[in-house]
Amino acid sequence: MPAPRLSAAAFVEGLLAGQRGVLSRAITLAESTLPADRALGQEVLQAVLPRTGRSLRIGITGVPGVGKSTFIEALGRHVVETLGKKLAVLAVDPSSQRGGGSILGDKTRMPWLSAHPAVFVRPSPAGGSLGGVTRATREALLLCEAAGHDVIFVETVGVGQSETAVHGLVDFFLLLLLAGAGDELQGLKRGIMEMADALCITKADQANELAARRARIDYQNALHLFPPAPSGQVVPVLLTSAVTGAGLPETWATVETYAAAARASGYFAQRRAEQQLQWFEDAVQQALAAQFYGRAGVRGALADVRAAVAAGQLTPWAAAERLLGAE
Ligand SMILES: Nc1nc2c(ncn2[C@@H]2O[C@H](COP(=O)(O)OP(=O)(O)OP(=O)(O)O)[C@@H](O)[C@H]2O)c(=O)[nH]1
Ligand SMILES: [Mg+2]
Repeated sequence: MPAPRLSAAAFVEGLLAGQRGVLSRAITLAESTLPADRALGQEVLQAVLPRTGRSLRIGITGVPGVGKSTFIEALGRHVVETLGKKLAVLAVDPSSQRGGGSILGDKTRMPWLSAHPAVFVRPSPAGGSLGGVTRATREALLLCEAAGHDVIFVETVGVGQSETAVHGLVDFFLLLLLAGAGDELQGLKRGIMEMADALCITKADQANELAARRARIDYQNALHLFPPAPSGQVVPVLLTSAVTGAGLPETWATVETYAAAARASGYFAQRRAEQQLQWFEDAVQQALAAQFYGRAGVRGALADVRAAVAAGQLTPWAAAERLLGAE
């Protein structure tokens, strides 16, 4: 039997008390496309908004299999065990058709984090559009903050647009790389390198260590050719191993040093403000589209107009104008 529906007040109380079950259900609400769920979700978010914004949000990207989840397990453990932080791990994977399978995948790659009471691990909502998944993850981030999580990792698989979306959600963006694999093999576009606040060459252990050191020099040289990062800070290239733990404390120290400098310079607040405005603009576009396609006149004429556009009988602009005039 499904759990009885919580009231907005019960959601808010449970969230602020840091109850994991309530946090989980609030995120499910944020992922829902049902109007009633959306309305309740918005009410809850608005109520907890003053308690959000205080975490350090860190995006982690890299090609499939580069070691993101294992890295998060190891770095997360350092952050929780050594520094006593309350961590949340979210994932953005719009291509994910795995449903329950991805839950299993993430939890088996992160056994220590998944079992720890101070850590909340949430896989990507399955099979949605990138816009839908991004919106749900933004809201999940705020809900985790309201529940007291002060460090949030967002894992995204670096194969398409999702890393741009995640870059727009986080304070620090970390790109994981493999030594020995060419940039083409890693699907690396220059734009992704330009978004990174730090690069980590992963799996720098065993037979891979020497290659990792060489790759570090190559990437440092490549970064010199880039324009300075908007943060004004140097983008370091780190060597890490999730297996031996090498480089993980240094990686965390890099994140904290960056955040302290960005706070002092005002860049941290500026980046957050820009992200909030982007969020607002996305919300306006989504609401306008929903309103437009929801109109009876548009619904009635849409099939014919689409057919005329596809057949080249009507320009897309004229078609849009015609429908915008429909009630
Ligand atoms: N030697 C070594 N192996 C590693 C390390 N980190 C991860 N691996 C292995 O690399 C494989 C992929 O690791 P994952 O953490 O699942 O990679 P991922 O990037 O999260 O993969 P997706 O979520 O599928 O995109 C696993 O077999 C890991 O055991 C490391 O630091 N050293
Ligand atoms: Mg993973």
